[in-house]
Amino acid sequence: MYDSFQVYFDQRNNAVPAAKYDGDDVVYSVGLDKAGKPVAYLEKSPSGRFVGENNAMTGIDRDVTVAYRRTERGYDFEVLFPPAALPFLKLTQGSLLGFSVFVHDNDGVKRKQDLVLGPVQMTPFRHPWAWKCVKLVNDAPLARETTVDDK
Ligand SMILES: [Ca+2]
Ligand SMILES: [Ca+2]
Repeated sequence: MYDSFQVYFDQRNNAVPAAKYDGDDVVYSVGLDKAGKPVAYLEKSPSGRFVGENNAMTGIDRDVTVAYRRTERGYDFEVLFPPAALPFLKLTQGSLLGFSVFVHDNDGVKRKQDLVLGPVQMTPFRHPWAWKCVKLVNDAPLARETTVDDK
């Protein structure tokens, strides 16, 4: 896969130091397929979730919507994860989850640079305890409180 990014969810925010993945951890790789169509590939499924005609634990997840758009300076991806893709995540105010992103810049030969949300020199791969903690909120008060008119 060329340019792509991986998204990591520890839905119960229960990873402890040195722990490997558990049943609620989910990993997706998002990018373009060989035909240039944006797709989300399920790399590590949560317990009880299967994708594709063969009910596999890994593969392209058609329930996850991925949009791709070329821009003047590159491209944008947008991904919509439906609740079915994250069945252990409580979609309520104050809910906590572990989260990470790993961006791969690969123009064909190999990854030439990357961007990781996490500790230096450590990828999110099999390190759920190193992912960041995210808190769900019902609105975005910080964004509303800051406007261009603020002095
Ligand atoms: Ca977990
Ligand atoms: Ca690139």
